[in-house]
Amino acid sequence: MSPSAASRPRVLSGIQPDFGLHLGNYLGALRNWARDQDRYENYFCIVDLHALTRHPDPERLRALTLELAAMYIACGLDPARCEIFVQSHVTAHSQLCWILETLTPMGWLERMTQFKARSEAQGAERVNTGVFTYPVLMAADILLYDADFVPVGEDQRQHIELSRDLAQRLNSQRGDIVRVPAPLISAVGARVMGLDTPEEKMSKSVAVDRPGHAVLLLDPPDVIRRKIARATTDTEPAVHKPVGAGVANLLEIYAALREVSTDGALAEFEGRRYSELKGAVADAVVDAMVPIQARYAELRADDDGLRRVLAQSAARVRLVADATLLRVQEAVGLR
Ligand code: AQP
Repeated sequence: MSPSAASRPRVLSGIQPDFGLHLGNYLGALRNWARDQDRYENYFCIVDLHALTRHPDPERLRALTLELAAMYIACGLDPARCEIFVQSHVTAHSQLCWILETLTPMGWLERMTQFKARSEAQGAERVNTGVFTYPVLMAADILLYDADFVPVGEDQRQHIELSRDLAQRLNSQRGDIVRVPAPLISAVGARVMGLDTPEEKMSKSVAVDRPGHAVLLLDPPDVIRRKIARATTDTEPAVHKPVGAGVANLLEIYAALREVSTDGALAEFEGRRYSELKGAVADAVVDAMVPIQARYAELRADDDGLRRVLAQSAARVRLVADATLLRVQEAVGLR
C-alpha cells in the first residue's frame, strides 16, 4: 500500500469462503469496497475461520479461499492499494477473540438474529458454538486493525454494533485501548432480496438448494437472464405504485448497478411491463458481470500469483494485528 494511504481513515471488511458469491455480496459489499479504495486505507480479509462453522470439506475450503481472493481482485480491489489476506494466516484474530469472549455476556450473543435463525434451523443441540461466538470473532477481526469503518450490507449492522459495544467495554475498563468502529452501509443495494422470495435477504447458503434464489457472480450471461426473467413479482402486468417486494427488489438492483436513485428507477419504469423491467435489470447485471468474469478467469490462470498476494499481505498485516494484540494483552494483564 502507498505510504499516503496511512493518513486516511481505515476500513476493514471480509467475506466467508463458504459458498459462491452472489449479487447481494457484490452490491452490499465488494463493489463499494472497490469504488472507495482511494478514500481509505484498506484491509480486506477472507474470513476462513468463520467459514469453519459450516464444517466444509477441507479441499473445498482451500479452493473457495483462493476463489474468493480472485473474486476480490476481479471485482476491482487492487492489491497495490488494499491489503487482501486470509484471516487464519494471522493468529492474532483467534487470540484476541478469546480475550473478547471473556468480556461478552451470553445475553448479547443470544440476541443476534443470525444466530437465532441458524439455531432455529438446525436445533439448539446441533448448532455449533462457533455460530454463537461468531460475532466476537468478527469484533476481533475489526478491532485488531483499529478500523474506523466497516463497509458491509445491512444484515451485518447488528454485528458491528456488538463490536462497538465490546470496544467501548474494553476501553471503559482498561483505558483507551482500541478504536471504536462504525458501520458503513450504502443507501442503495445494502439489502438485496432473494429473486424467488423477495421477503428474504439474498443468501449464499439458500442459493445452494434453490439456484433461482440468487444470481451468482460466476453465472454465465444466459443463466443470469433466465434467473431474472423468473424472479417473483406479483400478478400485476406492469410497474405501478405502490410496488410489491419483488418489483422493489428489481428496481433496487437496477438503481444500484446503473447508479441512479431508486426513485429515479421507479420513474423510468412506471407504467412499463414487468418483462421490460426484467430485461433492463438483466442487461445491467450482465454488463457488470462480464468484465468481472473475464478478469477472474485471467487471475485463476496464475494461482501461485494469488497465493503470493495473500502471503505478502499477511506478512504486513500481522505487524499491525500483533501490535494491537500486545496492547490488549498488556491492558488485561497477560503481558
Ligand atoms: N442480500 C444481501 N444484500 C446486500 N449485502 C449482502 N451481504 C450478504 N448478503 C447480502 C453482505 O455481503 C458480505 C458477505 O458477508 P458474509 O460472507 O459474512 O456472508 P453473509 O452475510 O452471511 O452472506 P450470505 O450470502 O447471506 O451467506 P449465508 O447464506 O452464509 O448467510 C457482508 O458485508 C454482507 O453484509
